[in-house]
Amino acid sequence: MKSTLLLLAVAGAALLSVASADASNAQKQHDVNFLLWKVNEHLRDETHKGYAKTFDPEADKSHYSDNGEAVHHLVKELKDNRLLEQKHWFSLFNDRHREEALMLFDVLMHCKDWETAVKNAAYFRERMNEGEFVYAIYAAVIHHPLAEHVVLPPLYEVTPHMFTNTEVIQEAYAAKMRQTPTKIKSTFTGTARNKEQRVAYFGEDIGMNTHHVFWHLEFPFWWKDSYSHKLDRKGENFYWVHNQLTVRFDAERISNFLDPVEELQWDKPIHDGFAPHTSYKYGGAFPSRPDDIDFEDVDGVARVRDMIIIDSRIRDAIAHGYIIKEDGSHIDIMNDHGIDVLGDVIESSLYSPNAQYYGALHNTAHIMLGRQTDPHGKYNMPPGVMEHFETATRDPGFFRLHKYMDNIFREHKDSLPSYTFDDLDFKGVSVTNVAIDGTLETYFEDFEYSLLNAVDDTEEIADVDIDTYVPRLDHKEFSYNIEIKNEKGSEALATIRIFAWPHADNNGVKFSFDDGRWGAVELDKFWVKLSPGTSTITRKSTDSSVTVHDVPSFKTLMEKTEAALSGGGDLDLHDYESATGLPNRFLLPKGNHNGMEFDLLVCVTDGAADAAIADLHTNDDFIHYGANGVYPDKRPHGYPFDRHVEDERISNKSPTSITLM
Ligand SMILES: [Cu+2]
Repeated sequence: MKSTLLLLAVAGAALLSVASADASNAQKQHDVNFLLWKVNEHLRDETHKGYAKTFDPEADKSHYSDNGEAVHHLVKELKDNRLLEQKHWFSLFNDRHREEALMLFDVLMHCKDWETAVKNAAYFRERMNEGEFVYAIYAAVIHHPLAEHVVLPPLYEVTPHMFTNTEVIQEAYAAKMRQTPTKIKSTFTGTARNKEQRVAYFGEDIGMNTHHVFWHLEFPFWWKDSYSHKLDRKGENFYWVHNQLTVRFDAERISNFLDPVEELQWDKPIHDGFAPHTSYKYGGAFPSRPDDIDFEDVDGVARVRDMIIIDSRIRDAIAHGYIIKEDGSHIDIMNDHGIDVLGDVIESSLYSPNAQYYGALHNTAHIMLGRQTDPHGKYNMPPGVMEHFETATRDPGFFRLHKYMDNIFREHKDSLPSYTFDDLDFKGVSVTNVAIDGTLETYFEDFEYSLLNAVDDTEEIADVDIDTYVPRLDHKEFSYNIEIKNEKGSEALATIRIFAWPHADNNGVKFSFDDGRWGAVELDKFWVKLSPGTSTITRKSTDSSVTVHDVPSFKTLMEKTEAALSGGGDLDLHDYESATGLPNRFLLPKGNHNGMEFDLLVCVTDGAADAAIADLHTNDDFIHYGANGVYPDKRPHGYPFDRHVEDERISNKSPTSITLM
């Protein structure tokens, strides 16, 4: 790709003009692009190369907010030869790997200026394990205030191995050897003999996988508030993001004539095996798991018995209605905040009030499931797909595991008193009609991404375009027309909450309101000012606040950045700053030829009482899962369907039926 080399030259010139001032957004974007470009090889940017050679991280400690403590620690580990080698697999669930990645994250978070951060990044990129490096850069760009407007390149183009099947990667290597531009077709893993393959398009969707990784980067289980601030409702967000993945997966299953996912049980066989057809860049193929094996103890991780003990301690806490803190005191969980504590406990994150007693059910379960092929390390297998957020959802075991945890969360939510009519009544305001404009139609469309960063080369060898294309779920655009009557006699701020759940199961048996609402897919949430009288609100599917835009390709990102740098133009990438949230194309579950029937529920609640932030009705930037600041909605996630419904007349209108084709 000649154009890249040309662009590099332009970038070099532009660098000089901004060297003295604080780095511009375009400069920052340029730095991040090139720090992540061809990350398994040597740096390509001339300035970065210079930093890597001559920068001394400890020379001037005034550039660090911790007086160089973090950088001293990392440099010492490096000099003592303790760091993981390069060209080796990396797993966040490996304690030592994570510790090293976080050493670099810690250094970056303590850099007071952009230049120091880039110098350190360049220096350590040439000396640390590539996987650890990528993880630290992604985490730092998401959390460092200096990187606020930087857009991270699509992860599937930075580390394509984690998103692409082995067969395709092998073809990519061959194309590179022959120096022949190539487009390779990607198919989902498995065969028609495996029913689970019908929903592989969901678990293997690269946008959904990216969302999952980003969520765990925005709300990491290793987060300490000393990095910058407390992450608002982190435990509850953990429950909600996985609840939404779980209910979506079940909706996809019904659409594909499959029963809902059954929960995983420690004392029963793991029914579904899995052959990932995916390989590490370094470290061989991801291990496969045959069908119907029993859980085994995993050396150095946990015994199956330990998992059952932790499980029963958590269920005891739910039955008691309180969590026991480390010091023996109690935290009441019989309220809206309870789910947040329980989320911290179950994941567990460093926010867990008592990890010693309640363990780390989710994290340990991921490792347990990931190691079942080689539980005693006899065959020196690398970690399984379950041990990476990029690859975990490929394994049907992921959804079984999360169904299991979702049921624990439901046990807690169902132990809380139901909402009464008065709790939910927004006096004088009601939804009088809901209609959909447009057809609710889903379809698959091929999407292309580059495998350039998967293959090896050197600076002397020109790039040839090597792409793969993969079908992705999409839907036609539509709008909701929501008619609302405001009889308050004055203007009212309202929260509009839109949910849909499958009308019937795979056998055509209608879901009860109470089961249906637990399977509710959140489609949108926004705030409006209602004038007195009746108003019709039109809301486009593309405006959904629970979804994000697809990030431009790495190549487009680089081209836009270099154009802005050389022309001095604006680099407007604002729409892509967060990749947390499902892609908008993924908003609707897949329809089918018979028409997949859903119940649509639109709720209007008191916006003034709900809002945690002022002026939400003017804010179209509301980011659903964002980790910065306060979550805008004071109500629990899933409200008002988060609690057990004793009498469905609580909803004063019956659901509107919609059908997905
Ligand atoms: Cu997860």
